[in-house]
Amino acid sequence: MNKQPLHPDLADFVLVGDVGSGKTALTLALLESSDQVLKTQAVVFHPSHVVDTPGEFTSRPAYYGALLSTIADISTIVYLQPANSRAFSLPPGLLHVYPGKRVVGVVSKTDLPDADTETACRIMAEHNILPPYFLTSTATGEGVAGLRSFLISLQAPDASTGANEKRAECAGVGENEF
Ligand SMILES: Nc1nc2c(ncn2[C@@H]2O[C@H](COP(=O)(O)OP(=O)(O)OP(=O)(O)O)[C@@H](O)[C@H]2O)c(=O)[nH]1
Ligand SMILES: [Mg+2]
Repeated sequence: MNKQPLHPDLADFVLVGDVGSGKTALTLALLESSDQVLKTQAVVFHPSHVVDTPGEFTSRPAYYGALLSTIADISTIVYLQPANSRAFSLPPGLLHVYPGKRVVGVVSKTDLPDADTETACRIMAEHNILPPYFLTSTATGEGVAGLRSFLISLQAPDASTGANEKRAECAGVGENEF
């Protein structure tokens, strides 16, 4: 855990996504933390309400209650869709439980040889996560700075609700195809 965050304005978001989707690696990359990427066993609260969740929270219904209480007071949900996965792992109905939350769609692990970023974006679109989508790789660093800037911009006093109203780094993913 970072005691003195490099990016104090990077705040108020929770990362959710399947086991192994890259939440911890991305969290640490965003924070520029040198902590080791280990399997997340329980919710990790970084400073400024940056929250890393275990993938079991989205993949196992028994944990949905824990997920809901964890995200209750956080404004922005960062959902990770691995570039090489066709499985969507945000629990059904979650966005209806908390309709006021902003959801930011991230395609993770874009460096993998079997990455299919277009399909990953389409899967998010099919599940009502709207663009812009952020393509990221913690292996190459692709997209991390852009996502960080976007998340920081959400802390501005005049930041609108709804990620879709902001036109930050869209990572080159066209929206018209949806
Ligand atoms: N090639 C590649 N590997 C990645 C990337 N991001 C994460 N990984 C690797 O994928 C594995 C899982 O990453 P984590 O960050 O632990 O995934 P997680 O979503 O936090 O997983 P849980 O804590 O189990 O929910 C680790 O071995 C990471 O090093 C990426 O962008 N590219
Ligand atoms: Mg983790």
